[in-house]
Amino acid sequence: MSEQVHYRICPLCEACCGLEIRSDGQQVISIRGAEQDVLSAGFLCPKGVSLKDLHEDPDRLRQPLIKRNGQFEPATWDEALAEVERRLLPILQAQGPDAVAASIGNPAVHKIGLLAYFPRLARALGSRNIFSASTLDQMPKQLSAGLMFGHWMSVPVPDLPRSDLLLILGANPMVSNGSLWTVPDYRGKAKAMRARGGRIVVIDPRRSETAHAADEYLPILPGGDVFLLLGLVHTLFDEGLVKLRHLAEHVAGLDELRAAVSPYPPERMAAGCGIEAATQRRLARELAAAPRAVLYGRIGTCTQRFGTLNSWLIDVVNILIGQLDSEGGAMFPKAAAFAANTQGKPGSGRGITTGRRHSRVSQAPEVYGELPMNCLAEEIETPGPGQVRALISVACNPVLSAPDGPRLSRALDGLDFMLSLDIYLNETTRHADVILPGLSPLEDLHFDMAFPQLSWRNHARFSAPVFAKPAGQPAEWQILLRLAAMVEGKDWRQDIEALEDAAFPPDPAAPELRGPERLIDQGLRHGPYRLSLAEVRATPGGIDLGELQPRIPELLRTPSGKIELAPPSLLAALPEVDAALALPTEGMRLIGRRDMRSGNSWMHNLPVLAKGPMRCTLLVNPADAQRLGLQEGGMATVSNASASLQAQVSLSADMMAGVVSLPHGWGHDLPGMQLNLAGERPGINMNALIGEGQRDMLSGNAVLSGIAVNVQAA
Ligand SMILES: Nc1nc2c(c(=O)[nH]1)N[C@H]1C(S)=C(S)[C@@H](COP(=O)(O)OP(=O)(O)OC[C@H]3O[C@@H](n4cnc5c(=O)[nH]c(N)nc54)[C@H](O)[C@@H]3O)O[C@H]1N2
Ligand SMILES: Nc1nc2c(c(=O)[nH]1)N[C@H]1C(S)=C(S)[C@@H](COP(=O)(O)OP(=O)(O)OC[C@H]3O[C@@H](n4cnc5c(=O)[nH]c(N)nc54)[C@H](O)[C@@H]3O)O[C@H]1N2
Ligand code: SF4
Ligand SMILES: [Mo]
Repeated sequence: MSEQVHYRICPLCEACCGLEIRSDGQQVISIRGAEQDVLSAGFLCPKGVSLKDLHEDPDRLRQPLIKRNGQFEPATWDEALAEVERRLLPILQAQGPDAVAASIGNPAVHKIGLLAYFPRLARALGSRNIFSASTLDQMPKQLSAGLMFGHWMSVPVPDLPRSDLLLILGANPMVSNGSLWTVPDYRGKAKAMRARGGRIVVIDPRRSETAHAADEYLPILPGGDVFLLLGLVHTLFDEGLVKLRHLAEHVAGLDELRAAVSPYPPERMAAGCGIEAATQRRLARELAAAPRAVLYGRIGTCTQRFGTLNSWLIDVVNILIGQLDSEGGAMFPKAAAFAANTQGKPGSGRGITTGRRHSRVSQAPEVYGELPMNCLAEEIETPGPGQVRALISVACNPVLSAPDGPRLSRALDGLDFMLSLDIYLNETTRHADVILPGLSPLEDLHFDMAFPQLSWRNHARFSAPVFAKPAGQPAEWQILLRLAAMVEGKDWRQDIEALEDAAFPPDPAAPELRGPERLIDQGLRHGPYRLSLAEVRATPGGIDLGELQPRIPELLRTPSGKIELAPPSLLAALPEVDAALALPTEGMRLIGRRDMRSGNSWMHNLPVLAKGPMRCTLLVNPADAQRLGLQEGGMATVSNASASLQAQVSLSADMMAGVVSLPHGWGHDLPGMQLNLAGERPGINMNALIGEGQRDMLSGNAVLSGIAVNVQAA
């Protein structure tokens, strides 16, 4: 036995727990929460343990694949890259950069080699057709934060340890472990907060796990958040509850905001959200009265038609009750590296812009450099100049994760060339002509670029690889650099170090560092704490940088140097809310849900997560079930104009009447994949029920919740 102990940041969700991994040779012996971790202090969930299964999964790709005559064949790295050159470059040369689209998915944010180097490839391509999972997720919040505070990543998080009242809208951190809020062990922190007299209120169409562990639960109509939020803001003005406190001299647009919300009293909003006016008024009063309170909203509020308005109004509430940038309220983390809101002149900046380009078919504006994911299929299908003829997919599985996967599948089949950087042959990558596999996370180093900007506590952590990478396999950052050189017409076969030095010059202070280590060190040394990689590396478990501190006005990067309370583009969208209020709300609505043993679409092949009862079930309120003739364990047909699916029924009094729930990320029964375990219990793809065009027009984010469906006994 030569047992070794390693420290590793878990890459499987936003909680980013520190793990203690014991290994012997090439074997993982055990995975536990790392007690010394400054952020997670020993916490982990069942998914953390599955890193062993992921590392050992026989279906995980370890060699490039090239499709020949419809069959994938193993290839060397040189052969695979040469095939990319042979197939991709003629498309670029003949049809121009927009003919090649690139799409990047969620796991990339947990792999610095992908997150830091994908932009290099995107720039080299020069295509307007850049897509990502952000428009299936948090783009509305990034847009509203950008408009209000001046940068896309200036998203405030609840300061739960010091709060007295937490109101949660459309998030289930008990299961998801937090999102746009890196908060390992939400359960423990919430329990401690309640034990010292704090209150938690959850507003959700389903009495979620988080709602069960709260003091109060209120059901809301799917998609109804904008009405509730307008009702709350209206009440704060109407009842004289606005107290900006320390923020008074830092806000702009208060009068415009007051005028803009005046047509939306709670009495008028109640029908849209299903929450009585008196309850809306009570919530507003409680938020205003609590010494330290915070309203937190997440994906349930983003994946809606009014996602950006919701995201904006949530921060507006926190500002109007004087709890933004205040202990126990919504506070801004200060990351040790890579945060734009710690760079440049403090207090003001260029702000953000959108719409520098538009999508060709639907004219959707570019937001944060991207087009909406649910425009990808039409860009491939619609002939004409600028039509997408090739796709580079990086760590994404839109055939399951994005709306209308069946249509996207057909569109991908029609491409002239598709390249995937991925670790599985799955629903999306089966359409590729070449697949280039990434390293197992345990073979890769890691430093979180994004999550310290969203963490409950300031910190800096680094993890080294647990295992050496297999001989001959490049790291993902090296693949991306070679591809970038290739599409720029440079000699992509040359020495990787020369390619790297040309793209990211070494720093004279640490010329020996290469790859992501070079970027991390530079980021840390130019960051607000003036750390270095050597210092962080020397401290397994990380360096604690303390509780969140007030950051207004220093953090602001708006041209005015103020918090913009009333961005004109958002006020201009309010009339659409009036129109939506007039729409009928009858019929069944479908919402999603997450499960502790899932990670979007790609972890159903891992034995420790796949075991246990079937989780891809349709939750139905018992009263609805009786009316519809549905029984526990029986089958239901869920259908609309987009699709008709058969789902196993599970009765649940947690569901609001008129609302049913299916998890996303299932449907592993498509031909041509290599996901043996997932294929045994494939489940169904709820996103097939979502038509492509439904999105928040401001941010381009897809509507993924509140889908109108018919439900019948099958
Ligand atoms: N209905 C509904 N749909 C949803 C959601 C919802 O709530 N409801 N949630 C949305 C959200 S929040 C998100 S973020 C998206 C996610 O959507 P995607 O970003 O498409 O993510 P996944 O479906 O998780 O697919 C991840 C892909 O990355 C690959 N992968 C995993 N690890 C690695 C690696 O280390 N290297 C490489 N190169 N590839 C890797 C996997 O094999 C898989 O192909 O789904 C969205 N879809
Ligand atoms: N176990 C597990 N953890 C995960 C993931 C996973 O797939 N599995 N995915 C990760 C990713 S990529 C992300 S982005 C995060 C997301 O993390 P969260 O934002 O916490 O996401 P969910 O758990 O989907 O919780 C969303 C909640 O919104 C509710 N909801 C649905 N529609 C509406 C609505 O119209 N209004 C309101 N108010 N609520 C609504 C749902 O019922 C649900 O309880 O989770 C991450 N963590
Ligand atoms: S909560 Fe998230 S980061 Fe922590 S162990 Fe589980 S999957 Fe990993
Ligand atoms: Mo996500």
